[in-house]
Amino acid sequence: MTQSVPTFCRICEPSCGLLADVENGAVTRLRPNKAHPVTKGFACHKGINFLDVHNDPDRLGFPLKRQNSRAELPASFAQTDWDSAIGEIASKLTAIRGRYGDKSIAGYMGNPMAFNSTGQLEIPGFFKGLNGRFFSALTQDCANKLAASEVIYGSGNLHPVPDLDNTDYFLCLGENPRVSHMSFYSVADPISLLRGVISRGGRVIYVNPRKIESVSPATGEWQPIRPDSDLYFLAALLNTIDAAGGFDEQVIARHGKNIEGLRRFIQPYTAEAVAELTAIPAAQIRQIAQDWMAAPRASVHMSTGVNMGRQGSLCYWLVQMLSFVTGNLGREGGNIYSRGFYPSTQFGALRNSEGFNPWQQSAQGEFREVAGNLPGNLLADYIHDEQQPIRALIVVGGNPLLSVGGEVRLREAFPKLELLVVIDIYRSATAEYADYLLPATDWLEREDINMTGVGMQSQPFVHYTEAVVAARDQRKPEWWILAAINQAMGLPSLLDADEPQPLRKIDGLLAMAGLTRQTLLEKSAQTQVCDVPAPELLFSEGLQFADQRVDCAPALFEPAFDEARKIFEESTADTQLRLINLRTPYMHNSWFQNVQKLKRPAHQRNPLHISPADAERLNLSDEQTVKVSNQWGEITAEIKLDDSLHTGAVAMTHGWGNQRSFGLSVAQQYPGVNVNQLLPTGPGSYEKLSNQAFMSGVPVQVEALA
Ligand SMILES: Nc1nc2c(c(=O)[nH]1)N[C@H]1C(S)=C(S)[C@@H](COP(=O)(O)OP(=O)(O)OC[C@H]3O[C@@H](n4cnc5c(=O)[nH]c(N)nc54)[C@H](O)[C@@H]3O)O[C@H]1N2
Ligand SMILES: Nc1nc2c(c(=O)[nH]1)N[C@H]1C(S)=C(S)[C@@H](COP(=O)(O)OP(=O)(O)OC[C@H]3O[C@@H](n4cnc5c(=O)[nH]c(N)nc54)[C@H](O)[C@@H]3O)O[C@H]1N2
Ligand code: SF4
Ligand SMILES: [Mo]
Repeated sequence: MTQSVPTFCRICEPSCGLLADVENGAVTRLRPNKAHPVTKGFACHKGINFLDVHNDPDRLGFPLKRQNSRAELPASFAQTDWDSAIGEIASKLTAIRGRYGDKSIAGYMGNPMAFNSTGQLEIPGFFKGLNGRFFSALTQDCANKLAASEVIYGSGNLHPVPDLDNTDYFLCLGENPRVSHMSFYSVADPISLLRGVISRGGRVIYVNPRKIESVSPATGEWQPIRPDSDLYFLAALLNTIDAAGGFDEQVIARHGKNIEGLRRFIQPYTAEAVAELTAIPAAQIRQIAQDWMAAPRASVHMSTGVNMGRQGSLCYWLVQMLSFVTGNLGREGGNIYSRGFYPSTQFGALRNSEGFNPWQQSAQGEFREVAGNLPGNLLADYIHDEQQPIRALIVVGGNPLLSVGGEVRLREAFPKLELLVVIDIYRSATAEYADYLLPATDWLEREDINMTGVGMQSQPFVHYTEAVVAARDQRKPEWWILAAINQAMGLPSLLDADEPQPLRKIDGLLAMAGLTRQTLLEKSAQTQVCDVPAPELLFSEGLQFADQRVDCAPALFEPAFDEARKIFEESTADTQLRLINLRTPYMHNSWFQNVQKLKRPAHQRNPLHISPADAERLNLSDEQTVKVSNQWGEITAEIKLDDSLHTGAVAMTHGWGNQRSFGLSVAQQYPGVNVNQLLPTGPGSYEKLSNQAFMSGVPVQVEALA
């Protein structure tokens, strides 16, 4: 008999409600849950096709132990049992730690762990407990947003979202809602909201070097921009608005501080001054400023295309400022507060907001941790370090070899480790270097709630799911694996209890909303829809500074202000090609690469997209093989002429490059090229304020292959 089990997707932020058809203990079908009170039957093909990942014969089922040297690929793995694997890993970790100290142990946590509530809550704590080093996909993604919010609002967890249900004007920078379903704004079907803005007579503007799939008469217009120049565009917008008297002095006096610092920063950046650099004519910048001011209610949002430039934190700051100084923050139709089922902004509060100083000193100079994270771009450096190298690395649900900049340096670094443990659902590119490769459960095999969107949901809700089916073979949840290692090391462990409580923290958060897992199970689609707070609660409840004021020029930014001037002065309008990212519906970072259904002929490669004008200038033609290079590396790629690109920008999809992923049979047939070989790596390759990697707008040369 088929049973229809409600659950939700854990691939990206919206957490779409799904129904899983289960027959004889196996999932036979995944489909959108029309009865879900918030996602209302929306799900994309990745969520639905996850069944192919769940059933993939290439999935890991048993703990594996490497038989050959780490310098030798392919890895030769032999099956082992959990007791042996855990025991051996624990004694190696203990020995390495004893010999070289705590900092010789490190962890890297990948993006899928953000969609795994027990993982998200337990994994960082494991490495903290060992006093080790910690890295995650955060510094490849959005670390700038946390670092900026922390000093603007006093909480790294306050990220005002655009009120698309009510806005008249929406400025969307470096984000592609149609393909990626937005980030830091959780909504299942953003396109229907964007359509709503237009059909109400409003406007949507996508500021982007590419005419993205989200652009259409029904969903919004394209404003081209030169990659990595958004800071100056935003500054000029604010400058123009201020000159026209568009700052709301009353709101600023009531809720702001340090406005002079903001004015000082934007002062040199007139529309004329930045036009050449941003490739946006001054008249057009003035027009956007005017439209913003004329709109009864305007909202703004930026995402990874801007995060990954050189100055993501400052860009996020100016995005907040645009909303705040024009009176659109904490107001219906502007950028609003989205309270989750628990008060997450309080959890991200600065411990000591007065004189907050995150800097630590080291032989290599000042550094900081952002939400506990070191820069992913230093992972290879820390392994190669002479003084205090990382000797043991545990990678949980991540694929740094393909997702972090500098593949070649990581390939050189991994063999130097004394221990590499990879916990994954697949034998990934990174896993080829593992001493121990441990099989994790997937999201149909584990219980969960949707944690990641908290504080960023268009409609706040909390959804609980039990495991839909039992874990296949010997797969284990990540929390269990780490707790077992802890226990075998003789350290406190969740497994010490007779009945381990991996969800105790979640239960605590649910209790704050008067909920329990049991009460959620009894609700329609196992979901509690939460109240949408009054927009102005952003100031009284969301803001975490004691004075409840928005900091318009955080002192921590001072050195970055100087740096911004320097970058501006050094920049010239040139014909330099700049490499940007290109997400497609057929990949999810590096991990839908083994799904045959998503490998139709048009999706079997990741070519270098280039505008016809640039191709002509360089005398290149469609499908030609070229060398793409810069100071960081060199790749061979195929050209794809693409008139959606603004001249000067070239684009390539990341997550490819599976030539040496020997455990992924489909991905091996269509390996593609790892574009991250061209990304900066090492000191100076990330934003100092936030550890955010510089990954978009990276200069490259393209030339015909001899
Ligand atoms: N050039 C370029 N590089 C980028 C980006 C870009 O736009 N351009 N984007 C960056 C961004 S935003 C991100 S978030 C990072 C992602 O960086 P990572 O998180 O390091 O990489 P993913 O490709 O998401 O790899 C996820 C790994 O987790 C495994 N996995 C999937 N589900 C589970 C699970 O339930 N449990 C376990 N244990 N493993 C699981 C997958 O098999 C895969 O090996 O990449 C970054 N890299
Ligand atoms: N199908 C699919 N969906 C995904 C993912 C995936 O890999 N595939 N990844 C998920 C993850 S981990 C994340 S973090 C989110 C990310 O979600 P988004 O941030 O929406 O990611 P992208 O679709 O890469 O959009 C980034 C946009 O920035 C533009 N851009 C590049 N450089 C610049 C610049 O300098 N300035 C401006 N203004 N724009 C620029 C690019 O052209 C691109 O359209 O997506 C999630 N959803
Ligand atoms: S939009 Fe994201 S959460 Fe929703 S079904 Fe697609 S991948 Fe899953
Ligand atoms: Mo991401």
